[in-house]
Amino acid sequence: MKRERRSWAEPWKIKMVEPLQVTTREERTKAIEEAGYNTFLLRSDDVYIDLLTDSGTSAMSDRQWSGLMMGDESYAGSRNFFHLQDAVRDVYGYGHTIPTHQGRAAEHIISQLLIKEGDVVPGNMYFTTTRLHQEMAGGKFIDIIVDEANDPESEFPFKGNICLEKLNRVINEYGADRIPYLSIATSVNMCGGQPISLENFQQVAAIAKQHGIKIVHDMTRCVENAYMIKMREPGQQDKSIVEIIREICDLTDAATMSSKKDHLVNIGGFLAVNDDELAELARNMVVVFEGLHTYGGMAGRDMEALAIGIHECSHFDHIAARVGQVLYLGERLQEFGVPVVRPIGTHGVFLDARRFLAHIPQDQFPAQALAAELYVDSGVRAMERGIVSAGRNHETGEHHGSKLELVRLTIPRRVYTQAHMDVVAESIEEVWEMRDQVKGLEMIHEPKHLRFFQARFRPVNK
Ligand code: P61
Repeated sequence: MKRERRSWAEPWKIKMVEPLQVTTREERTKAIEEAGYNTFLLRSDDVYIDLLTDSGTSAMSDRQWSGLMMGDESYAGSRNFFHLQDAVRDVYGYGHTIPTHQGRAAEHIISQLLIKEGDVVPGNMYFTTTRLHQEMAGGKFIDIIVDEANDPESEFPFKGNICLEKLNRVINEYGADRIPYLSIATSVNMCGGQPISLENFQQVAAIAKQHGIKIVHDMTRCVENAYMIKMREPGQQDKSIVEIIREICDLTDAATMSSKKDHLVNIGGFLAVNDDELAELARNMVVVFEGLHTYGGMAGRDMEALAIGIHECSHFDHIAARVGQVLYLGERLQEFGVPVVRPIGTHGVFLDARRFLAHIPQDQFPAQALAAELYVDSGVRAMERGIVSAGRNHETGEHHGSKLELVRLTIPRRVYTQAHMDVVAESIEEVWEMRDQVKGLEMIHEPKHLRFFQARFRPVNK
């Protein structure tokens, strides 16, 4: 009999394994209490399947590990830096690469160089570290993403798109002089790993050019976005992933990169720019905060593994399997009727805590409570992406507020199997069945910056 549909599998096999610990429910109940109901404060030894983040958690290939052995640890002019610079030029096209220890260091440098007090920075939904660095440089972030991004049930295929009307409104209201750049992310993290279309990016770039406004691209998950463009956007099917990436990057002036995601390494990042003068300023600043401009915060060996990862991650088979695994988990959860952000994004499945725990008001942090409950059920670690993550407005001190109240199940690359995804799905189904018993939380410790990392909570009425 001829099968209509043939299964696919990951384009690799496993060479080395890391044993996992399974804890008891009692142990987990104690661990989450000690962690102040914040999954960031758990010890990883107490975690079974770790879906906190896809950042720095990927498995490197045998080729990348070999790259580590070829580290040139010279203080200046390491050959690995030139490999990195060449890889960035080949895949992304930017002329200058300034290495940093990770993404937020690149955000710091570009924000300090381009933003001045009183400026506004429009973008397609905030990211925590990106917005903070923009604010610390004296700017105000303005969200100009399409409305669909804030609706978990909307099936719009490009929820990372910029709303052109909102963009034009901001330019009219503030004037181009007060807009140092547009901050545009590919595969928008906070709304569910949602892609921006090439067409929308081109339209935005045309408007920016007309007003002389720069575009700074957060390309942390650009490969994933390029894959979505190839799969979903009419007319893009025949292009390679790298061709699509290059078309996107050619529309922009600079890019910040956290290589801990797409690039399949455990640490690293960079700032990439085309303009010679801006590159010179950035190279001068990186020596103050990170290290010499040919290593940033990285060891030579890390730059070599990164250069190899840049090529590996842009292969179609890799990216199709990576996003395919995320989709698999999302589809399983939908079979159980669990409310998730639709369409399923590229780096994780996002539970809609507003609908999941409809009896808990947002000021009792339903997504935080859901992530804690899931951990207690099975040792699966997820992350809150709602009102806690959104933080407070710097000027008014009020909660920023967040229309989205999500729990992110983030899938590390090349780390877990389909069986792990099944265990995760079944645990979430179990929590879904007993959702009425989950209680809200109150915050008992709130750090000033990026509070979600270190905040502590306790259950209400306890
Ligand atoms: C993550 F809870 N992301 O998703 P760095 N831009 C983008 C990112 O996703 C990103 C950075 C810049 C992380 C780690 C993390 O609120 C959080 O290399 C789109 O982490 O400095 C990082 O890159 C920053 C988790 C960061 C968070 C901030 O899990």
